[in-house]
Amino acid sequence: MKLSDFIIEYLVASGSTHVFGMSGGAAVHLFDSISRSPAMGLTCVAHEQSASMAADAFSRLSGKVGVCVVTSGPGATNLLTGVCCSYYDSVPTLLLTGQVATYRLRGDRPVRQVGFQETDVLAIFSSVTKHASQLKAPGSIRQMLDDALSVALEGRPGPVVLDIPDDLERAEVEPFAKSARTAPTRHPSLTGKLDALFELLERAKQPVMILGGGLTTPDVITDARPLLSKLALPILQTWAGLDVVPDDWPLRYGTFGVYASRLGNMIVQNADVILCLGTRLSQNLTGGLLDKFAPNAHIAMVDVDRGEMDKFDGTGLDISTRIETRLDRFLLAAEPFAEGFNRPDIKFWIEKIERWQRILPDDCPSAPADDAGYVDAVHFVRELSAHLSKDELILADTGGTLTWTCNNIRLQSGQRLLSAWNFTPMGYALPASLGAHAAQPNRPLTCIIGDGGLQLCLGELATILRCGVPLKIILFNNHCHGIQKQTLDTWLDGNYVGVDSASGLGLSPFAEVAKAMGYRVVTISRMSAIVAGLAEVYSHAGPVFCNVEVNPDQKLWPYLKFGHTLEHQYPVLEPRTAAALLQEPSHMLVK
Ligand SMILES: Cc1ncc(C[n+]2csc(CCOP(=O)(O)OP(=O)(O)O)c2C)c(N)n1
Ligand SMILES: [Mg+2]
Repeated sequence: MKLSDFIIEYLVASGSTHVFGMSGGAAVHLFDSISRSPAMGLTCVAHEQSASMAADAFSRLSGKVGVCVVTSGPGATNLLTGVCCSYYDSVPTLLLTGQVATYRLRGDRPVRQVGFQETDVLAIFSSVTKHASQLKAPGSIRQMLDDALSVALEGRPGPVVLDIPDDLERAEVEPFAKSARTAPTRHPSLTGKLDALFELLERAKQPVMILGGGLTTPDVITDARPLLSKLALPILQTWAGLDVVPDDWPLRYGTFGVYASRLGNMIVQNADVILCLGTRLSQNLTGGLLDKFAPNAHIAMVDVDRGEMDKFDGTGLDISTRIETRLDRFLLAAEPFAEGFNRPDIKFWIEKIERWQRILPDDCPSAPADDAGYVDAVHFVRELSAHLSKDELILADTGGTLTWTCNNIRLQSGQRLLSAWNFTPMGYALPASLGAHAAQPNRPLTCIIGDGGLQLCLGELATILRCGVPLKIILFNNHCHGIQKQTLDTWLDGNYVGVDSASGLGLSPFAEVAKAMGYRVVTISRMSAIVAGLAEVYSHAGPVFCNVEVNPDQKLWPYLKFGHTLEHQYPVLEPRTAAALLQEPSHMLVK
């Protein structure tokens, strides 16, 4: 059979039944094979960057390896930003890049290119993939695919690249046959480590569990909840872990970090035992002063990557218990320990947290006048939560838009919230919606994106329509790069450069563009119109473009200014509130 047919049959047999991509001279045989495989779905994107982002979202939801197929040269290089999203968030993807024929490869010759569009894909991608290799002979294709998929999935998952010269795509190989299953790998016992961890949790007086994105992989997310309910300890979530438990989960107190709630930061700074599950404690969570992060806490972390725990050595932030394992293994091994868990008496701690909850301000801006011409984003997100279906997939982009969304959305049990958490490129959420829909076609989905972000992926508005994705696009249209304005206010006395029209930025008339493309468009520009506007958006079965005019000066408050500890966010608290917080006695486990 043709080698490209072999590849597609192999992928279907391994469960990757959808590819995202754009054709080109060096990929035509791969696309030919896709078109002749009834079991293989295809989304043709407007920009290859969207293919790698869509494959990333496909994988996040399905647990299968997300696959892209593109041509050589610019087709391959355009994948890069989406590949970074997968690399930094540990998402398994496979990038199949067409390459010039083997006899046109530059090899060791002292020239830049021989074949048309020849590009050194392996070198370009090697620093942001787990593995990058080029097919050298037709007979190696099965081994290469076996290796690529297992590397993508095993340990800490991530993207892999397979570069396939055009002449090999059309070479003849033995027909595809499923290979025998490989024996399961043995894992070292975790018992000793778990004894120590549960003993620490049982002694805790002011404990908290931090749930991160590692818990959201499809085979882990549902398994985590029984353990969390058995432990019944206070919970904080990172943005990436927001959908691990719903908003109404007992003792769940929301997010914490640099752009997050004051309550969460008070909890983490006063905790005596912290259990980190699926979070590497990024700088957005700890702030810059590592030695002042959770200063009195014994911190336990479970992570498959030892480096993520060891990286704090010498910084003043001590991970005192390090459990190096994948979370699926941890959850399984922790089950018997959770059964026999003697939950510490933490009534005093809970009461203290709930007092803080009453004392601390909500930081919700006051609503703008109804004729201001715009709405307030925080009010809007809170109202939006009430309109989403119980199994809604929510794709959020970046900037202020992401901050307002994560800090104010109220998620229900069956809902998922996805973003490219660690790489956070503008223009992820719309292409990711294509991947989310391909992974779970029957689920309702909403994309929340800023005007800056949408400008980068505008072409995919056409793909959404062409693919019939019933996407509700919520555009936070503040006519600027809002988050950058705030950064420039903080660091450069508001010397705006390239952040809005006045400072050099060109932004499209998005509502008009969407209308011209054939979208049903709903514009919301008054506080009093939010409820009816959203009702209209969600009453329509097909795609809807909702242009929300957002306050161009909306702030991302509260947030942590450089050089402060987490509990001292800006704007500073009123003296009376600050004094009330200081009166709280502490009952900590001595470190
Ligand atoms: C590709 C890319 N370029 C630049 C940035 C830096 N950046 C982060 S958010 C942002 C502005 C986002 O504007 P918009 O999407 O309108 O969101 P807003 O803050 O206005 O809600 C910029 C320039 C980035 N994250 N990604
Ligand atoms: Mg904006």
